[in-house]
Amino acid sequence: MATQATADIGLIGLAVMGQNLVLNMDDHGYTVAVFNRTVEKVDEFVQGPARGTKVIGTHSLEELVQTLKRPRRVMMLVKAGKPVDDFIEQLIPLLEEGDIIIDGGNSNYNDTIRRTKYVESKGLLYIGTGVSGGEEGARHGPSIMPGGSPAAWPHVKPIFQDIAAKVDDGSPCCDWVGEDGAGHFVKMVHNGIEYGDMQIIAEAYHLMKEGLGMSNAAMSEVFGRWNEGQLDSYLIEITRDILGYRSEDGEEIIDKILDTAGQKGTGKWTAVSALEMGIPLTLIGEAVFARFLSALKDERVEASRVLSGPDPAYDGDREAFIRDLEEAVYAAKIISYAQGYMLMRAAAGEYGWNLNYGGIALMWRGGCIIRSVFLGRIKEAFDDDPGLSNLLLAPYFRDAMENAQAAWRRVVARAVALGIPTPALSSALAFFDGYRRERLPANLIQAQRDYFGAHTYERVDRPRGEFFHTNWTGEGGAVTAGSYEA
Ligand code: NBP
Repeated sequence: MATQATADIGLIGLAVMGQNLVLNMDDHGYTVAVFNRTVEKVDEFVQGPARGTKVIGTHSLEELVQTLKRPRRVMMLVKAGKPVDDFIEQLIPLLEEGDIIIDGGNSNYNDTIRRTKYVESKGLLYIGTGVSGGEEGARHGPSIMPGGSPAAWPHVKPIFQDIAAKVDDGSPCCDWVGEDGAGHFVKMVHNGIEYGDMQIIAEAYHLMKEGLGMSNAAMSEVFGRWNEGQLDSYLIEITRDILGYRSEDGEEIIDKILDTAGQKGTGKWTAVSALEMGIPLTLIGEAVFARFLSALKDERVEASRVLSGPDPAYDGDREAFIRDLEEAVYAAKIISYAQGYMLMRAAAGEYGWNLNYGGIALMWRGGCIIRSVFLGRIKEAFDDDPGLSNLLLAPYFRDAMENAQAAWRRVVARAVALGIPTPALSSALAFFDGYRRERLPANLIQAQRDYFGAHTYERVDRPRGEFFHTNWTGEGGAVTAGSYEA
């Protein structure tokens, strides 16, 4: 007897993310059919965590596809890379026109652009979606950032929006992001921003620990206070908890953890795409580099025996410094998000995506690692002015920078004097000081380029696009190098 097509969606990949998303979909009334490469895991799941649910276990892709209502929706939550391509190849002959393949893993957006075109060329529809929030989010409400074939969206919208996190007014943290790789691009920027937020927080911790010599308990208390104000966010909240955590035998675990940060690559991808698109995404770049520097543990241990710096102990007003630090963290965070939005705007131009910037802030407002009250402010800024060219120019953020900058400068100056590294806090300030300036010293750079390479320059008193060359030494000829943008 042929299998009855009763399932609303099929899900391939029963590791931590897949299992939790399936249970979340089941909670919301959807019938989910599941499959996994290692087929025994299907039975383990159906008889274990999914016992008592409507979940249908299948033991081949053919069986999975036969259980699905049309248009068939098949979502993969497998390791990014080749496994995704392999499953697409196996699914294509089993599906029919209008069926939808969905990749919910952390795929690179370039792969998603390629796969969307390929799957569409076979008469099917494709969605590449970012899913954020880890295991807990997947189970109880992740942030979901889908892009791909626009025609697929109406068919997955109810499921995705039902299982997504909701913000206070009930809005789901999931909306259509844009064509082909837009969803995975936005997820990548989300992860880059996550790197930046974590680095800013780590620098505040470093300043309090080394500069002020504070105990973990006292720092936990400060982060707890910050979490009740403008910095209210998941990452500040867990930092409070981490610093307050003691093991059963009273050990403060934070002090036992080796100071080398790992990474899976999405921060690096964000920085690389900024370099490729010519966007000064300095804060996330510094956050990625700071992890690389932290990983050079052996070299740092050696260098610490050879290279010296100032005494890091701060002898000023401690409470005032902590208040300044809160402002500095907030200001740097604003810069980081402004830069992230600059990158998304550039990508939208490059790839022809019609991105919904306020909607992206709403998708990040709940469910994901960077969720915060602050994202509500970004949403409001784009609601007020959908054409906003840069977040820093929105009245709320302009005023916030105005209020924070004196404190921010004191913190960076003090960190430099104490010899405590603050690459995110200080590079963000350098960006701010560059961005707000009508004139930068790039005239000298152009002169140098023209001097040694006849690269030509434009003049402030002539229209843009007219190029000039000076024979600086009296020895060169009038021949100029081809002008190029770099
Ligand atoms: P993993 O990334 O660990 O992937 C496990 C799944 O991939 C299993 O179903 C496994 O099948 C399958 N798989 C592997 Br590994 N190699 C395969 C191959 N060559 N061919 C076919 N299938 C293969 O699972 P996860 O941590 O649940 O993450 C799933 C996706 O979601 C990833 O892209 C991840 O980056 C992303 N993500 C994860 C998180 C998180 O917090 N973990 C958060 C957000 C996004 P098997 O059982 O037969 O080995």
